[in-house]
Amino acid sequence: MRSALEEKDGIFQAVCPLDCPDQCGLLLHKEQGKITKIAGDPSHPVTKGNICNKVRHMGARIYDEQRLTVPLKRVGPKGSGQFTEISWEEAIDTIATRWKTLIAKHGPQSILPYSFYGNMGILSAEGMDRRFFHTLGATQLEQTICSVAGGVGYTYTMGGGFGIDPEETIHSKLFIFWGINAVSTNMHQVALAQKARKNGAKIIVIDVHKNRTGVLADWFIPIRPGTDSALALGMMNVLFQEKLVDEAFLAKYTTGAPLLREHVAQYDHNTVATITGIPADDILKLARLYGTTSPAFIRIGNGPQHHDNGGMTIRTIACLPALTGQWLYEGGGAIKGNSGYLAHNKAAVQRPDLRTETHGQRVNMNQLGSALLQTENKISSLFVYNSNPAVVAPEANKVQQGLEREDLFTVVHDLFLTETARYADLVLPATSSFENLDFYTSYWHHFVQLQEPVIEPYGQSKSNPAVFRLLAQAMGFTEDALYESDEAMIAQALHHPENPALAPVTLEALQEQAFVKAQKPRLFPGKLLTPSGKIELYSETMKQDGYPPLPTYIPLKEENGKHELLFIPGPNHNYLNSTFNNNATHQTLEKEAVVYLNKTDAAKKNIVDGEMIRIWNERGECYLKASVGEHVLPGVAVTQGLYREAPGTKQLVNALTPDRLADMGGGATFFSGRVSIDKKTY
Ligand SMILES: Nc1nc2c(c(=O)[nH]1)N[C@H]1C(S)=C(S)[C@@H](COP(=O)(O)OP(=O)(O)OC[C@H]3O[C@@H](n4cnc5c(=O)[nH]c(N)nc54)[C@H](O)[C@@H]3O)O[C@H]1N2
Ligand SMILES: Nc1nc2c(c(=O)[nH]1)N[C@H]1C(S)=C(S)[C@@H](COP(=O)(O)OP(=O)(O)OC[C@H]3O[C@@H](n4cnc5c(=O)[nH]c(N)nc54)[C@H](O)[C@@H]3O)O[C@H]1N2
Ligand code: SF4
Ligand SMILES: [Mo]
Repeated sequence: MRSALEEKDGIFQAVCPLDCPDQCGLLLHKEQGKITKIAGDPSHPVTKGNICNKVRHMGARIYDEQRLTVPLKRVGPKGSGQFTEISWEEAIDTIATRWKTLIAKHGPQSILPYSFYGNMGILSAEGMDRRFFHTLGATQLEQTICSVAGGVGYTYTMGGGFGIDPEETIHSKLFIFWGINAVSTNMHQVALAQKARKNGAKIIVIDVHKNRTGVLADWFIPIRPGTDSALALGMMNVLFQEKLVDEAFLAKYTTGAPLLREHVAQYDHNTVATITGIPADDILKLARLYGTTSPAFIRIGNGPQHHDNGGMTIRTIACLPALTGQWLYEGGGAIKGNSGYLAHNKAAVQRPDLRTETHGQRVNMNQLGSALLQTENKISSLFVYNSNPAVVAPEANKVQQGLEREDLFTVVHDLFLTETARYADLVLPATSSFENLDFYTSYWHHFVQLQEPVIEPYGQSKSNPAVFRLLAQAMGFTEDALYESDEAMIAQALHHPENPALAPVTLEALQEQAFVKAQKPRLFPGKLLTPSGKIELYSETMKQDGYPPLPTYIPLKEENGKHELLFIPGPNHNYLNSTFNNNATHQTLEKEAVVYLNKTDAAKKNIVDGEMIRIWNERGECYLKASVGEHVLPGVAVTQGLYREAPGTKQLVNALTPDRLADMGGGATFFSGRVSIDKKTY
């Protein structure tokens, strides 16, 4: 059979490569070797042919005339965007020569890779790159920017990235979308909820912003940022008090229920109302509804964990389903993330055994600015791929200052001349995911998909694994592992006896069937991966790690109290983090960047709807248009989207965000910063 690449025309199955839980099956329509249409694949068991608008328009990005086609060398000052074309040979040779000199002078820890999930393909995001940087002995990047705090918190309670199979939620009678803007960020979970709604299910949304998801709720509950654990504890108190708990489930499958019962008495609904801003009666109503509806499902989002107390908040919310034994019902329980089910053999793919250095230097990716500005253990070279830190990392002004360093040798591998790439000494053109072989594991549904190349590499662009093989050669590395093929690496990744759920997923199966599902029995009855094998309402491990062993409300850090607003700059509907922010089609879809303010806060500063305002704190400033109303509570300012930082605009929201770390896992605290607002003055 001819491969998709060899066929000039036809319709080919593909997978969405973006960092989105839905991981949709796609159909690429190809004419004369070019993708002419991107549609959903109706045969995908979960995503069923529906895809979001941004990906329906992704063809415009693949063939955007701004796409990089050749390697570039900087000829103007850093940040100016002045480059000249060079050959791949010269580019790779320049990097290797420079790195050899740096390693000889300062050691391999002077080189820092910076990457995230711009492409979710396992080989593209955490494959040959890891093997290469392990062999090199570079500083290790802690990949903490997204969901780590909540991931660690959830794991304390539940033992790992295990929730329910989202396909089950068709049976749910109550949905709580808790700190997730699912209409924009997990649309197929919303589709499932809408189906269940036809059978009488109710949808509750708990959020700091009445956004697209809040608007569709049967009941929208606005909450003060960073107070969700107090709400969850208040609900638990009502459940215990009013005997709405499942005593048999608690006794059999949890630890510490009697301690928790006593502990939550302090979170009576009046106290919780004062903390959260939610009326006491609503807290009672919510707890009773949750306590009397089965199956009840909580979709735990990323919002509440991008805070100082994010880990503890998710750990706390994750305790709720156990109280009413929801895990036993089809469609009951929760999903924070489901990556546990599809865990592949990371050691085989990444080969940490290739690392022999002893410096042990690590950099938390949330603190890139500080890392680039540190004088001890200086970073002399930065290699960026799958990420756009100039826009996505907090304390953006510090990051920019770091990127401006004349003595920093920066290489960026991307499809576009991103804001970060403008500071690079060398820019390398990357292929899109449809140009490569890779495999994809969702962190929401339970299917794995293979992507085979459908179109030829764009211009001279190369995939991530291809670039690292070239670099390995130029560095003179002789390890066989650095030259293995993509096929071989996929087979190694999928051979993972420690995760029997992955047994049906082999390279051959993926080549035969478009989607292969992991085989994991329901969580309960069963043994969790917590130390006790149970849901840990009381966690001895947390105690040993220096946290309260029972779920607890811990307020956000005070910061500078003189700034009156908590600033919540989340993602938007038509971009994927900063991806698409430079593509004209998506810019048109997303329109203008605004900041949502409560009318009382706006009135205090004489700010009217539609007016450009200045948002500022000690870290930086931003100019955005005010959207004044009641979409947010007083004391809260919300923006959506990581807009392109173009000359003449100042809408880089991360100029304002803190690079403090969350309570767990070194996570980001994008949403715990404070700002002041003013009328714009010229
Ligand atoms: N369209 C689109 N989809 C995306 C992305 C994108 O950029 N655009 N990004 C992808 C990525 S990488 C991720 S991690 C996910 C993130 O997607 P989500 O899990 O939806 O996370 P966020 O959008 O960061 O925040 C979710 C919600 O939390 C709210 N929130 C903030 N603080 C609090 C709080 O203290 N309490 C409560 N209850 N709510 C709070 C915000 O207002 C927001 O509505 O989406 C993925 N999907
Ligand atoms: N203010 C604020 N900041 C945030 C967030 C927020 O909610 N608010 N969310 C945070 C979260 S949850 C996340 S996950 C991060 C995401 O931050 P990033 O991971 O940096 O995500 P993107 O902005 O999508 O940038 C991905 C880049 O990878 C490139 N790319 C795509 N495919 C490939 C490939 O195959 N090879 C190479 N070399 N490059 C490729 C894309 O062109 C794009 O420039 O942002 C974080 N930043
Ligand atoms: S971004 Fe999400 S919803 Fe859109 S096509 Fe990709 S996986 Fe599906
Ligand atoms: Mo993320």
